[in-house]
Amino acid sequence: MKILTHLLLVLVFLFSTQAEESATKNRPLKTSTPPRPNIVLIFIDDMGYGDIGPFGNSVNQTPHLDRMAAEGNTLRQFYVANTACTPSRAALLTGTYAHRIGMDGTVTFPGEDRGLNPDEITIAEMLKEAGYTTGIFGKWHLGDQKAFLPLAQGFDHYFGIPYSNDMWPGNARGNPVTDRGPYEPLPIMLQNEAVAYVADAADQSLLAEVITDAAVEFIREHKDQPFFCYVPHSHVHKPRHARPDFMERAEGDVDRATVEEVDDSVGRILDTIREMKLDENTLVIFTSDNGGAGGMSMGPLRGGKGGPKFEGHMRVPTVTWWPGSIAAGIQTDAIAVTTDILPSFARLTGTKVPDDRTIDGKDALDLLLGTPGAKSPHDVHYYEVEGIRRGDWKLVKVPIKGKGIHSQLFDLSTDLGEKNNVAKDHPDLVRELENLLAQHADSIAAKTRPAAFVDNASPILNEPGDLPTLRNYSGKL
Ligand SMILES: [Ca+2]
Repeated sequence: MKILTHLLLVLVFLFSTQAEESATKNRPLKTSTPPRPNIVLIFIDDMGYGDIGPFGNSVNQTPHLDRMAAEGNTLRQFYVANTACTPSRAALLTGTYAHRIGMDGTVTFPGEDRGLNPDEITIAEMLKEAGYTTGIFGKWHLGDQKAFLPLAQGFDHYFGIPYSNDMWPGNARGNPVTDRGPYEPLPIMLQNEAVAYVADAADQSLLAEVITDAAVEFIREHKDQPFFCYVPHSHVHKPRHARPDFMERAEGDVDRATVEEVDDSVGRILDTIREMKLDENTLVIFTSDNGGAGGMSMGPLRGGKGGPKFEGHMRVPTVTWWPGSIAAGIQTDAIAVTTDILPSFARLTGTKVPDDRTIDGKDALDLLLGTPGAKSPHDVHYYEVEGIRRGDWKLVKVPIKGKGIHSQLFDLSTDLGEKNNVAKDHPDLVRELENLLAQHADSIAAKTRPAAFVDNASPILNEPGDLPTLRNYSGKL
């Protein structure tokens, strides 16, 4: 009898262990040791909510993103914290509103004396602390002075451009010089040095490919250690140029061709991760830095790059992928924000969110991983300091020509496209949301940290000199 009882206990133990194992199979985070997965964060420039297959686009062919979504988690209510390149990147990398850290307002320009304060703690610095090797491949745009470049913000490796691809002299093929230009030659940076420059449209067309080459090489070289690979593509920011075969496939539609260049890049990165057998140990996030610029699609949403904070300005196409830890083909509808990424990575890697300063983002890791039933960490969501959403009620401040700024109210549950302003029908709710929004703006203004400034700022390049063009440097075309 005693032996039987013992046997029963052993069996019960075995069964319960098995049950526990199967229940935790997809939840590596419940184990006591942090898994320290690799992290790849792909951040597209100016891509809209409706530009890729998983978000309903049927013109742009995005088979790799389609597969990523079929194997991963599509986040349909994922927001950027700001609507322009520089502030959006500042918020992403610090988990903090750009308004709080002096990086709101305008983007940084070549040779400007302002940059993201080196005292800020970026995702790269946080992950380095946790033993990660860190790399950025693509567009930085948080200050081009040496004190502000990626190596000063926690990145071990940097290849890419220091700011936007339209901050260049333009060229003889009819590409416009921007209204703030003409600028100095646009450098290609390797670590802190210019190693080539973007000479013309053909060089512009290579940017997605050379950035991807560098990211893929980094993944291969660091496959045996935890790595953070940040890929802020300069595509699909204007001026848009794509390689000839992509232009041909897109029947001359350069907007489509640049989106498909991005898809090709995602495919190459995911293929590399599979080939290195890192897929069950790598979290990949794909998203965009602000609403789509002209020629891009916001799908059902109103707005685009810049402007008042309608959904299309700030809700961005977002997919996460991590076979074995993220279930295949799921969709997440709870709200998460780019500022949540830093706190989410902190939990993921067993690191600490900086506690000596205000970090605005909240841990949304369960949403990134598509954990069933996970709730948004945000009871209220703010669109910079010009909009607020509680549940499906959205209030947005809209400047009306000659009439000042007006509050408009929308019910996103029935009016996702924000066409029917119902502010007049809900005056109490409008007042309440306006008050919350004002308190939010005040609370940021009450606790700010400055950007950093340097003396004697100067452009990275005055003349290309002996530097090769990008195509000569890369040996492509
Ligand atoms: Ca942008």
